[in-house]
Order: sequence, then C-alpha cells, then structure tokens
Amino acid sequence: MTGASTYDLTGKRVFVAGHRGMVGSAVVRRLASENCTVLTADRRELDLTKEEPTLRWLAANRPDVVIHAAAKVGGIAANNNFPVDFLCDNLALELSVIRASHAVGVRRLLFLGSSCIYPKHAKQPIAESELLTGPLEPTNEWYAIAKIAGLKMCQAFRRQYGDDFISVMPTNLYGRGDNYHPDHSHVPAALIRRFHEAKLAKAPTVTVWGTGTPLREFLNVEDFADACVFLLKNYSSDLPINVGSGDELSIADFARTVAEVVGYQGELAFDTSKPDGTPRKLLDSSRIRGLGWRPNVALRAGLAAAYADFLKGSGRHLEVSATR
Ligand code: GFB
Repeated sequence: MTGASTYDLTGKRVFVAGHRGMVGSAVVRRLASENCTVLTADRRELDLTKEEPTLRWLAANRPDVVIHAAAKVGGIAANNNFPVDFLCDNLALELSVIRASHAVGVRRLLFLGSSCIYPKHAKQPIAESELLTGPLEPTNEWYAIAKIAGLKMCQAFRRQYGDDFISVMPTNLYGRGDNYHPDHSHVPAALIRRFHEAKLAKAPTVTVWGTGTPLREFLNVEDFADACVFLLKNYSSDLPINVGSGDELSIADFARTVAEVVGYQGELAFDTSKPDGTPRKLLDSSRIRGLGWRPNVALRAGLAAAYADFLKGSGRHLEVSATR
C-alpha cells in the first residue's frame, strides 16, 4: 500500500505552526507558489503548548490544513542537556495542536517527526517498518519518544475518528534560517559558524565533535518543504513516510566539505570526549520516491546557499534552541 491519494490545496486555508523555525519558514516560502491562504500565529499572540488558546485560535481562523512544524529542536548536545524541554515541550505542542485540530474539524494535518525515532541500530537504509524494533539512541531518546508519541497521536486520531492526519520523517536537515548557536545547533550550522570564525581568526585548527566516523544523510530544508507540500497533495496513510536525499557521508567528510565551502584552509581536530550519537542514519526514501518526489538541491550547493544566508545574518545566531 503506497498511500497515494490526491488533495487539492487550491483555495484552502493552511496553518503553519512554527512558521519562524527553519522548517516552518521554508514551508511558508514553498506554499507561496500554491494557490492557498497561509495562516501563521506569532508566538507572542499564541502559545501553542496551551490547548485552550490554541483551540480558540483555530476555531477563529478555521484552517482546512495544519502543518505542525512547531517543535523544540537542537543538536546532539542540546538534546542531551535539556531532556525535560525536549520531551515535555514537544509532547505539550503535539497534544495541543493535534487535539485542537481534531476538535475544529481540520481536514488534513501533517506532523513532522525526525529520523531519530528509529532504533539506534536499525537496519540501513532505514525503512518506516523499523519503528519500535529496538532501543533508541540515548543522546536523543527524549526527543525521539516525543516524536514517536506525535506520530502515534496521528495514527490514533485516524483510527478512532477517521481524521486525515499524516506523519513525515525527515533526515538531518540544514539550510536557510538554521540556528547557529555554537553548542546547541545541529552539525551543519555549528560547523558553518566555526569554520567561518576560524577563517577570520586565521586559526590553524578547527575542532569537530566526536570521532568523525558517524554517517549522516543531509537534506536541504527547501527540498524538505517541497516534500511536505507534495505529501499534503499526494499522500494519505497511517504509515509515517521518510524523506531523505540519499546524500550520505561521514562527519569527517562532511566537515571537510563545509570547510571548502566556507574557504577555511586549516586542519581538523576531532574531540572524542564529545558524543558521536547514532553510528549511521540513512533513511530508505523509496516510498516517497515511488510516489514521484525527488530532491533537487545538491549538498555542496545547498551548503553554499546556507553559508550565504549565515553571512546575511538571517539565521538565529544566539538562541538556546530553536523553533516554535
Ligand atoms: O547534527 P547533530 O547534532 O545530530 O550531530 P544527530 C551529528 C553528528 O555530528 C554527531 C557530530 O556525530 C556529532 O558528534 N558533530 C561534529 C557535531 N561536530 C559537531 C558540532 O559542532 N555540533 C554538533 N551538533 N554535532 C540529532 C538529534 O542527532 O539529529 C536530534 O539529536 C535530531 O534530536 C537530529 O533528531 C536530526 O544526527 O547526532
């Protein structure tokens, strides 16, 4: 069962929860080329972790579609250091947004998960069927448990009430609007910033966390936003669906690529006191490929665009952790 289905966004009201985050803002940009009305709520206007105000806001604004891109996110160190925030904030957001969406009769909801929902030693490339087949990676199990709960909520609402709620699992994302916090960001933003600062300081070495051996797959956020819109229009199933690029490389090779893009010519040093996280995380994206979607942005070109964005200062340089 592929989950192929068609839904027309023309004339629909689409609420993007978390529109200031890296993913939410990319989804808003992508939706601009659809013939729909995009709804957003400023964080000062609406706290999405609170169900009553969220319900009132949705009832007043009547979206047909909700894209739940609001989440507490961060890299391996942030996940490790703030387990309460990653577990509780994300659960609160899911309960509030998903239940309120059901209550006001939202027609379609797209929930964003993460590749870290899969077991640490999942079979590679990771098919959706690997979910809950083994223990999670300890550095991000709090976030993973919250995201698994979100996808289970979508399945539960679909089973009990027939709601058309779907879940999408992106691989590691990077791109415009990322969070460049030196300690709490994901590896692409962390290294763009570190290599840039080292280039300016003419520093002889740059430190990369861990052994450099973990393998990661990276997808540009503009491609991911395109996949989200594609799935809204073409996919309906209780099975989560993976979205990856197939661009897998070691963290050491990734760091060398970022250094080249930034123009840093010094040496790399690996700090093995820092965690590696899961050894490999390559998604099996054959289901979305089978529906006809393909990524467009090559890694080096995407990193060059992300670096240009960083230089413009449009990322979030100092926040403790990102979106919502
Ligand atoms: O991006 P990252 O934090 O995400 O780290 P995960 C990826 C790899 O890069 C790890 C290494 O092996 C890190 O040790 N790395 C090297 C660095 N230098 C750095 C650095 O300066 N900063 C960071 N952050 N990493 C996350 C989860 O895991 O994946 C999240 O913790 C989320 O919850 C995300 O699911 C997609 O791939 O390890």
